Amino acid sequence: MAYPTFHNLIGGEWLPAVGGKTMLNVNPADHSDVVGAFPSSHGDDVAKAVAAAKKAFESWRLVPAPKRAEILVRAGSLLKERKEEYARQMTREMGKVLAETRGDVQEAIDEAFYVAGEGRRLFGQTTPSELQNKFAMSVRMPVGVVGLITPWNFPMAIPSWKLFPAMVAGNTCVIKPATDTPHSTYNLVEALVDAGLPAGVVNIVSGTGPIVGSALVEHPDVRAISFTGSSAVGSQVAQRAAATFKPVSLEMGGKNAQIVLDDANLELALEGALWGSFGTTGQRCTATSRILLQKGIAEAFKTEFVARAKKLKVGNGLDESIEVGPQVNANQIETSTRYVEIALAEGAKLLAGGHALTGGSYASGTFFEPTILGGVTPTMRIAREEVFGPVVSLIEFDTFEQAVEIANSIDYGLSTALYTKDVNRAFTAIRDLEAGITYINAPTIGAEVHLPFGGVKHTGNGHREGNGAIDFFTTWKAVYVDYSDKLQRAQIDNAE
Ligand code: UN1
Repeated sequence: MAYPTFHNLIGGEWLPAVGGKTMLNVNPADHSDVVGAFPSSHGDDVAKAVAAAKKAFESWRLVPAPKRAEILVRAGSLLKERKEEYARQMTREMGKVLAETRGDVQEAIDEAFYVAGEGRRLFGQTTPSELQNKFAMSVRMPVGVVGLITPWNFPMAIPSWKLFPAMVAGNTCVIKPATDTPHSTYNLVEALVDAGLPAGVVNIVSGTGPIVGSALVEHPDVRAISFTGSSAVGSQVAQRAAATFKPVSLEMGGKNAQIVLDDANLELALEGALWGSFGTTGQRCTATSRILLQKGIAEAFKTEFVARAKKLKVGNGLDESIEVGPQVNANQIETSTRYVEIALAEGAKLLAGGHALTGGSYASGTFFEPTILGGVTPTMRIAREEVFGPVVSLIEFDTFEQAVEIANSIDYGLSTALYTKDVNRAFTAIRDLEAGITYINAPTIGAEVHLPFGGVKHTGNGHREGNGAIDFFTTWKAVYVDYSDKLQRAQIDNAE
């Protein structure tokens, strides 16, 4: 079958990888459908891209921020016009259903318009000086060339969370898209280029993490790294970036709990659990992977949840009647399969699914049944480790306090949800749940772009995307202007 070949974008030119190597991007719902060949780049490609970004930084940093932001207004409009086309292309390379890929493109549109406003809001502080006739303020400065490493599950939204704030703040970027889903990141950059982005401000180098990612992390001219991916890789990124003192923003795994109390609206909790667990085939860092059920409703919830999960239609996400798409690749299927085995060996009970779907319309894709494990206890591996697939565990508890303790008893801390009508418990949970995001009466997925996004413990290293991204992509300069016309020594001339 004929398929297109894509190149890297370096200094405004589309260039094949040094050495000409490519890798195939295939549709996870149908492996005979090849989306295209993308560059499998080399460290030299990264070096060229970083040099182009460094060159572009000289002029881009001097463009007034509101002008830089105008490009995002235009890019946002182009994304709106192209939403359907880009969503279809995303389903084809990533697998998630069309309603969700439309949502992914929409998230990039929201980010474009939100961050465009930041072009007029890069506020600093003005402050009194301790000395007379001296003026003090702080201004935000761009960091320089930034390296962005993005995952396959939100292949347009997450790149937009990084590229847009980085650009508006005056940085220039080299982005490495996910190996499984580069096309959507290319589409995002295409919208920026069509919106008038000057050459070299955004460069794409496609390739693998060990080669392209490592080269970016280690390059001396890359001043900061923003990474979204697994905690295992994030730890490597942080350790290697430390050698050149690069700030690193890490957004990593989750093992997100939905807690359902006896007084909850059960129907709402069921709908939330289905969407949170099986939306995006469980492949979100915010996905619900633990459902904590208070004893009084546990049985009723379980029966209904299992019945509804069994009815979910799994298949090719391009078919509008499908509710759950494929997993992105065979490795993910292996992980889901292995974790079901581990859970059963530790004493959990299989209540629904548990297997890869093969044969018939599933024969040439990577599909896994929506899977529910019952009788899970908080110490089992399935209750503590991230699967990143359509596999959810049910854990029962007696008291609200126990639920909070179980929710907090893991290494991750991204998203949490509590279903209750008790406002006192809701606010107690908001205070006590160790997570970057807490939802009340809504599922663990569905963050909006203008709030802080990120987590605690092994989920992150303290930075936030969303409204925290500008903080990461700028550095503060303190400015003192002395208009006294004499030497004034701080801490000395004004001392008692
Ligand atoms: C992710 O899975 O890495 O909150 C991001 C959500 C989406 C973003 C998920 N808006 O579920």
